[in-house]
Amino acid sequence: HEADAYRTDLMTITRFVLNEQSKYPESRGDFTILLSNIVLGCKFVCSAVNKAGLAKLIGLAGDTNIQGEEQKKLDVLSNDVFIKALVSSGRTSVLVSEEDEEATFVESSKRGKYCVVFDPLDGSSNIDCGVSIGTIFGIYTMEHSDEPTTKDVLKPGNEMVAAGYCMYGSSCMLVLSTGTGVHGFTLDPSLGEFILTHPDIKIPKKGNIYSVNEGNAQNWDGPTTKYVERCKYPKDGSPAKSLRYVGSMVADVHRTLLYGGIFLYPADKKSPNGKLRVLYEVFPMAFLMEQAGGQAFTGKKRALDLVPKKIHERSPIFLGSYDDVEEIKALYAAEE
Ligand code: AHM
Ligand code: MG
Repeated sequence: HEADAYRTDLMTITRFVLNEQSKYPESRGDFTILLSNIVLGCKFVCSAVNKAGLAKLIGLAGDTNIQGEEQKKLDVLSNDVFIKALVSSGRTSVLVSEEDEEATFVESSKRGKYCVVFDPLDGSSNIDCGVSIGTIFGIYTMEHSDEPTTKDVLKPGNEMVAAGYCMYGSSCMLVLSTGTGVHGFTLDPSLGEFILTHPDIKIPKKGNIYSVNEGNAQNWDGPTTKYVERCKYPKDGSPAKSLRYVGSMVADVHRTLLYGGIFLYPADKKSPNGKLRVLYEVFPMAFLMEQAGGQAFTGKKRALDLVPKKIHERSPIFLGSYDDVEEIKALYAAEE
């Protein structure tokens, strides 16, 4: 009967996306094929991350990436897997990865209508100690099918058709939006399938957690300083917020999405554009936040309205619960 130990009707991510796509008569399954290749990449990285300590996969690959940071072996491996999976899907034309200085243009025989921007393994400082890390991705469609260029991805985030992340944490979770809400899938390792476990995620309207690298406080601007001060010493009699900071954007944003609150990587004197990259960190997370009923703000405007000029451009970012982001927006507005 109903209380069976086994659920027999499993909503896998593929089935979920097929259902969604069937609402569009023109859809020919291209998106489903693209997504299943992204899912394959995530499963590979998940298994590699889980084995990392044992397999001695951790360690330097003897290369530095374009931001001059040390590139760990797992980063390289994850990047290779995603690039190959995306190219072989036959559904992509332009790929932008955090790990590659230049965009990848897919050869004409394998081209398709999608462009994918991604950070194959984000949270590099947490790799060696086994703390949660993740993959972040955003998907655009090509406007015209002649020679692909970086113009195909240098578009505002609100033109993305889908975005998501996969978190390699205490369980492996893939969170996805195709513009119809945010849905969370958990990897069942025995099946090797992502199963819908968190349908239609909505972020609480207001939260009681803030998430920021406070070690940078001496270099912050006025509004950020004031905001964090208010989190600790609220003036309106409300309780102080708790501080949580993993240092992996995926983990910090995931917690913010489920529990509410705010995640910030502001500008500071040393990094006037903040640290996080517009195309494959800020945009996908901003897309998910808005889809979940939250907001994402750059300190100047709605994050999804940014138009990047370079593929590895950075931007300050404040995202999370609607009311909490509203507060930081008011502080920046008062500055002007
Ligand atoms: P990475 O691409 O080198 O992993 O850097 C991105 C990460 C994000 O996951 C995280 O939000 C941020 O860097 C943390 O930065 P910091 O260590 O400066 O607080
Ligand atoms: Mg990154």
